[in-house]
Amino acid sequence: MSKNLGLLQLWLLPSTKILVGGSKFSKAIYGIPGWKKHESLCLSRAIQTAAYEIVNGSYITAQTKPQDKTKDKESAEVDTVGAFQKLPMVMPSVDILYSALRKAKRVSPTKGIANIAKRERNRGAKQLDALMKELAVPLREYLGNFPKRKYLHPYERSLIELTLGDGNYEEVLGKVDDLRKKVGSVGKEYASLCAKSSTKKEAEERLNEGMEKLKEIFNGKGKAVDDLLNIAKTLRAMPVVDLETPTLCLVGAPNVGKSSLVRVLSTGKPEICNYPFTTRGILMGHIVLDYQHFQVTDTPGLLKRHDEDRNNLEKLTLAVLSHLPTAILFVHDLTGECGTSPSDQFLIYKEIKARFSDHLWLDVVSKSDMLKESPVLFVTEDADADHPEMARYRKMGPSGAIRVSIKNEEGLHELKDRVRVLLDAQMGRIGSDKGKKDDSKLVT
Ligand SMILES: Nc1nc2c(ncn2[C@@H]2O[C@H](COP(=O)(O)OP(=O)(O)OP(=O)(O)O)[C@@H](O)[C@H]2O)c(=O)[nH]1
Ligand SMILES: [Mg+2]
Repeated sequence: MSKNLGLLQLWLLPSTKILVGGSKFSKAIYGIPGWKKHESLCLSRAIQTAAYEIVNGSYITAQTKPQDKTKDKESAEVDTVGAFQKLPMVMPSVDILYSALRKAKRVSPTKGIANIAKRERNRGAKQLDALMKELAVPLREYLGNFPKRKYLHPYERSLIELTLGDGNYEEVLGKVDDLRKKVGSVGKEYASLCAKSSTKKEAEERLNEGMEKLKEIFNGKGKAVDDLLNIAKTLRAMPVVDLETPTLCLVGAPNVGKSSLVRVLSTGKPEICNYPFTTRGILMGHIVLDYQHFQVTDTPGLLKRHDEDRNNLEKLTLAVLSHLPTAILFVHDLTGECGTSPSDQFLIYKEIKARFSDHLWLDVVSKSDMLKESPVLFVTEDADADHPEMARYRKMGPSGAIRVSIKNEEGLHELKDRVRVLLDAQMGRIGSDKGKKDDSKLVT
């Protein structure tokens, strides 16, 4: 089977404090049950994470539905992605302020006013009006071009919540709008005071006061604009998914070998380490097989626990499975080395399989070079109490699973062949879903 270059996009959960509640996030990581033995590794990982930055921007331009500003339904049905790539470039607040001040100071009074006091009143009012507009207009444009959450694809909605923190997006936009309104009202107030001055000196004083007041407001509340700039940067850097390209999603417990398999299946180079949660974001790889383009996503590992206890990394994985049309490659590690017992992996597997039963599916037992004859038994596991399916799983994995090893290359050819068949089937599904949508558009 031919395998060509796969470009890789990586989006990592940003560490920026304003974007992610740092303390909550580390609590989620440290709150992993049964992982005391990895504490030092988790710690070094957490420290490393703090220095992480988003790498690689997205490069596929997906088709985005034009924003219909008149539409105001509570929950819009959006079936395209790519809105983040259309976000406006936000200027740092200090640049907006100094550019506005420069432009306003260049405004001259209306020609032909002979009276000095009148001329100064006219100049002051015009300069304050110009400063107000130069400050408010960019803010209004930003606000108009950051889409409301309800007009986004559900996947992009989840990304906003999981990366920026719930409500943060709207909060920052709200603060920018408050700043815009404040600049507008204060600018108008001082322009009017200036226009009513009775002497040249008074007009000059009103002008200076107005300028100082606007500067003070913008310096005080301009952080909202800088927060918006960071939000735009973070969102634009997220990997773009093409919904019409078949996608393989690697899922499994942490540290089971998902990223190692992504490296084998695409030429992408995700980070691989012998500790859990090495992968800290959705990573989008690309493969071309016989001129056919496919996507591969690596995801953070899932633990056996309830949704309300899951950290944002796990929630990202679930968001991908919930909102994107992917085929699943589920990775099982029965060596006892990954940190999650085979019994727990069995329960995670059963949960995900039941939850995403309509997804095309392939099971892989990883690290076959390390598998011993008898199944590994964790202290927490009770072989005698095993359900027959669980006992079989601990020995062989789910029925039909392919055994693979990155070390001795066992099963890799078969895996690639089966992935190809799976992605072809996924392609068929995408085609028929598209056909159904087109038909329903004709009928309505
Ligand atoms: N012996 C052996 N080790 C492997 C194999 N595949 C992966 N590993 C090792 O398993 C560890 C975890 O591999 P990763 O690919 O980072 O696992 P992951 O599932 O992506 O981990 P997270 O991103 O933390 O969820 C690394 O030390 C790998 O070198 C294999 O086939 N054989
Ligand atoms: Mg990984």
